[in-house]
Amino acid sequence: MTQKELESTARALVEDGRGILAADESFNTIKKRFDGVGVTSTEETRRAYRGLLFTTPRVEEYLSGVILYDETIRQKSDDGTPFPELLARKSILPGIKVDTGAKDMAGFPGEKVTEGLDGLRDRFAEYRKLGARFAKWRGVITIGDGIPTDTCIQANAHALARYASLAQEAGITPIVEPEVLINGDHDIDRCDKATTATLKAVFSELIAHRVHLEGLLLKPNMVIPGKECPNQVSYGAVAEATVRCLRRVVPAAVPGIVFLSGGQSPEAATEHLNEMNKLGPHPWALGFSYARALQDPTLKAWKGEASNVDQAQQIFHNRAKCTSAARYGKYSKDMELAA
Ligand code: 5MM
Repeated sequence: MTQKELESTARALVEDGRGILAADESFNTIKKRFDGVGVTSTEETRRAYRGLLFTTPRVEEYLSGVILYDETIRQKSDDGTPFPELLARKSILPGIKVDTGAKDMAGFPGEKVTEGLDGLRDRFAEYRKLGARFAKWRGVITIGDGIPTDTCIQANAHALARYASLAQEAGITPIVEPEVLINGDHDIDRCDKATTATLKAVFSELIAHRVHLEGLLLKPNMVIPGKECPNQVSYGAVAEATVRCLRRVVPAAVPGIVFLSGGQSPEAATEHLNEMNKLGPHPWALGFSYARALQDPTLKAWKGEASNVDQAQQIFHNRAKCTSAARYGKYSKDMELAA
């Protein structure tokens, strides 16, 4: 695997206005999502739900890749086709989440560090055989009283860089996801400072670990006030703050930045991406790698019932279409009504 191939996978994930569906929820997270719509989380309900998403007719017009979970990459659709193969047939690249979760960081109350480096070289070899072309690792940074600390930022940046270099060694394009959480009552300036510090540390570690910047994608949070902050700001203000922050710290060598939605409503996550793309051209493609902002309305329509699958797929298709339109700055609220 050459650097060129890592680059071409990275570019394919952000080309043609398409983007990434994050369907890599771990068992605890998918249980939480299913609980919200009254569905019991079992291996079969998880398979049925992921199958609904992946077999949505013509969704490949808007999706370039799907991030899978360890269980999902081994599962099959109703007709027995392994999910990675089903996706590849639709020209959707299969990806895999390889971190094993953000755990409490010893000595740093309220902060987390992501685990999963042990044995990762062997896991990459297996995932590659199962069809994975790209991977994802998420580090979590929390804003609160006296946090984030430099030590927590540094620990997560270091782990992200070690993961990214192992991914590239295996011929798998890494998505590097440092998420500054939206939880809390902090204002947009604090999010800006924490995001800037985090991204600076991440790129410094990536460069120190000789990671090939042209062969990766960055998956950051947007620069946004905390959910409980009394001073919420306009879509345009979030877009401007996010683009300013990214322009200062993300090298132009990186081909694409694919945002997480981080608990924003589907409409807000789409409006913000739309406003950012209106501010272009940018040195990198600005796209999406959403989980909740793509899935929430679909999950609510499905509710675990086979009879709801058609309608849930129409809703998913339209949500993907709306999000893709935001890549061109062409999203408008009335597009939501189509489904
Ligand atoms: C931040 O979460 C990622 C993007 O999802 P949102 O767009 O909903 O913010 C997502 O890929 C995330 O990593 C998984 O959904 C949850 O992973 P865990 O490991 O926490 O179950």
